[in-house]
Amino acid sequence: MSNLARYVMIGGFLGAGKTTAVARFAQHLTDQGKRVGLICNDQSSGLVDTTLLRSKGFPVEEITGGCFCCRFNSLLDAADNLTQNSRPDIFLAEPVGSCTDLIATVSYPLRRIYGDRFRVAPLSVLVDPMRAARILGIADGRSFSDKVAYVYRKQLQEADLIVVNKCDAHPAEFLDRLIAALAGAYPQARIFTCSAKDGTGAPEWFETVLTGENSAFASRPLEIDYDIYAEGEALLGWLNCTVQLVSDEPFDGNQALVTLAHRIRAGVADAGHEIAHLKMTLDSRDGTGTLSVVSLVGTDREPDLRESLLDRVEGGELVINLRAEADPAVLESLTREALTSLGGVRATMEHLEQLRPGRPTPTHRMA
Ligand SMILES: Nc1nc2c(ncn2[C@@H]2O[C@H](COP(=O)(O)OP(=O)(O)O)[C@@H](O)[C@H]2O)c(=O)[nH]1
Ligand SMILES: [Mg+2]
Repeated sequence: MSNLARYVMIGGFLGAGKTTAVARFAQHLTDQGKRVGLICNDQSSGLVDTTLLRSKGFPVEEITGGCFCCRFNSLLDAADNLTQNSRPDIFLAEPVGSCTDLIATVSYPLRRIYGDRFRVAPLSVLVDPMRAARILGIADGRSFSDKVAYVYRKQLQEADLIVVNKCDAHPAEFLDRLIAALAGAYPQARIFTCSAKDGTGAPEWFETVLTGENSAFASRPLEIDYDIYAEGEALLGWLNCTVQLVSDEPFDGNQALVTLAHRIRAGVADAGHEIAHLKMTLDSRDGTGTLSVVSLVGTDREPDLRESLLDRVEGGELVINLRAEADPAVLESLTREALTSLGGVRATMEHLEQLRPGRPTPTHRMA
């Protein structure tokens, strides 16, 4: 029994820190001699998350073009591929940040149909403290419209474990108020606090994920209105693009990404929209495997240089993933505009995809 692979889902809204947490969790397990297999998921292809996790040396499969619940069989295929190549003891799966109803559409079907292959861990839902505080109405500032907030709240309602992430970046009194508000609104969940970035508090959460069973937790399949859910998701515009950068003079790749983040942010702010998550990687292809990675998780937040290239570069491949509550065509035009003025660096667009997520139609739904 105990040698069944454990299936762990780390959910949470766009920008909460899922990928950072998956990387830390994977390292934690690898250090203990366990084998891991990572599964990334997105509505479109060309994923910053996959690039970032592969650069850390972990086996990663990605499912693109829809969420786990709607591409359930692809989820099984991804697990099969990982099993063949690396025989994971533990699968760490990151669902799309705008997706919810995962207990009914993923955890239950895995338990009931494929219980001979997986032990399903309790569902964790990560939150960015500032984002959560604004949604819960205990902090001021720019937020999403009601239907997007509906999806956000549904994620918390089905959580077995709510993980207040980024504790390194907020004062304790603020976090205490947030935890009290979350405990009041979502009494079914056990609440953890951690920093996926520096590791504070993470082992306690990991331990519960690794020893708990989803079936032992109070969470139930959601009561959810799929019309509102679909409308909420479709209010979010998605843009993924790949751009070649070339310059005659070596330039600071890290700074170029930060500058670009400021430009795109200004464009989104001028149009009056809220960014959910902007993430970018620059791969200079210099053979060192180092990347520049910048993230921005709100229109009034600051760009975060998560990983930095060691040297100045003469060019490279830039990948941009932008999710915001905005028309994706608007996101495209302001991204193209931002790319035109990078000093002596010339940008050539190679691939661009922009969309609004379609209505979620789960493969299985078990209540
Ligand atoms: N300060 C701080 N930032 C974090 C932490 N975890 C993630 N972040 C940052 O939050 C942003 C979004 O992280 P990411 O893992 O991509 O979120 P995802 O969209 O949920 O996968 C990035 O800039 C991360 O560096 C944390 O524990 N502390
Ligand atoms: Mg992610």
